[in-house]
Amino acid sequence: MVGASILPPPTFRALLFSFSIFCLLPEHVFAVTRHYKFDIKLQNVTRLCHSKSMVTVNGQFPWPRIVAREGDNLFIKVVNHVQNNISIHWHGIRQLRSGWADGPAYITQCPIQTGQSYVYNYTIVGQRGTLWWHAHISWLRSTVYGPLIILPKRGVQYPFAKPYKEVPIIFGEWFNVDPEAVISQALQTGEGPNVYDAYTINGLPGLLYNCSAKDTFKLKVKPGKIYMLRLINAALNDELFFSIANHSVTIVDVDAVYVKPFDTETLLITPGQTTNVLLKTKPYFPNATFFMTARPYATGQGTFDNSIVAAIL
Ligand SMILES: [Cu+2]
Repeated sequence: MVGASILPPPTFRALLFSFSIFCLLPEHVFAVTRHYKFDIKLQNVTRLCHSKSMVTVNGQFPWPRIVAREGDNLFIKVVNHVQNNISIHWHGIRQLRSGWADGPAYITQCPIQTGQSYVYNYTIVGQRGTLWWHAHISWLRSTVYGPLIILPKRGVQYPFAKPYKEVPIIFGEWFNVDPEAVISQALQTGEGPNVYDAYTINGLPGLLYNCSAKDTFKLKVKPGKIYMLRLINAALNDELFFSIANHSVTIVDVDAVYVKPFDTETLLITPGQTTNVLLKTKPYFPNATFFMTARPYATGQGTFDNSIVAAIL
C-alpha cells in the first residue's frame, strides 16, 4: 500500500493521461469535415412582377450558405438535374493540392452533365473571412451563387471587436429573361449583351424598382451594437459603389485577408470581390430607417444598367 499512497487513484491517472494527450494533439484534429449537397434544379422565381424558371441550388433563391472554419475540410456533392452543363467554382479558395476541386469548367474539370454528379473535396488552408461560390460555365452564375463563410479556427478571436451579429450582403442582378439567351445572343452578334433589369441585394431588387416594394432586403438592428456585414459582389460584370445613409463602415477584411482597419462612407466592390465591414449602429434612434444602396461605376461605353438597388437598415 506504500506505492499506492504516492500515486493518484487510477481513475484520476486515466484522466490525467487523456488530458496530456489532448494537450499534445496538433490543432488540425479540431478541424472537421463539413458535408453539403447541392442539387442543381429549376425553380420558379418572381421579381419585378416577372416569373421565370431558373437554375438554382436546392431550389433556393437566395441560396444556401456554406459555413466552415479555417482548417476544415469541405465535402460538397453537386448533382445536376437540369439540361445545362454546370460546374461550381469556390471563389478565392486556395486549392492547395486539390486543384481538381477548383471548379472552372473546361479548365480544371469537365462540366457536370445532366444527371451526373461530382464531389468537391478540399481543405481551407490559411484563409478566414468571406468568400463565395458560383456556377462557372456560361452565365449560370447570374442565378447560381452564394456565400462561403470561413470562421476563424475554434478558440481564435477576430483581430477586431467581436461583432454582435454577422450578416451576408450579396449584390447580384435580376434578368426578366433567361440570362443564357442574353449571352448566347451577344456571342452571336458580337454586340454588348442586353442589360439585366435590376441589381439585387440578397436576391431582392428593392423598393426603387417597379413592383418591388415587398422585395426589399431589410436588416433589423439593435442600437449601439457592432454588426459585421459580409459583402460579396456577385454581379456579373459591374463594379458597385455601396454606402449606408448617415453611417460609415470600418473595413476589416478583403478577399478573406485581414487588413489594417479603416473607416469609409462609401466603398467600391468589384465583381467577384468580397469584404467584411463593421457597422456601428446609432446609440438611440427609435424607428429610424436608413437606405443601404449600391449603384454601378462605369466610365466606358459598355452595356450596363445605371440603376440603384436599395435595402433598408
Ligand atoms: Cu469566381
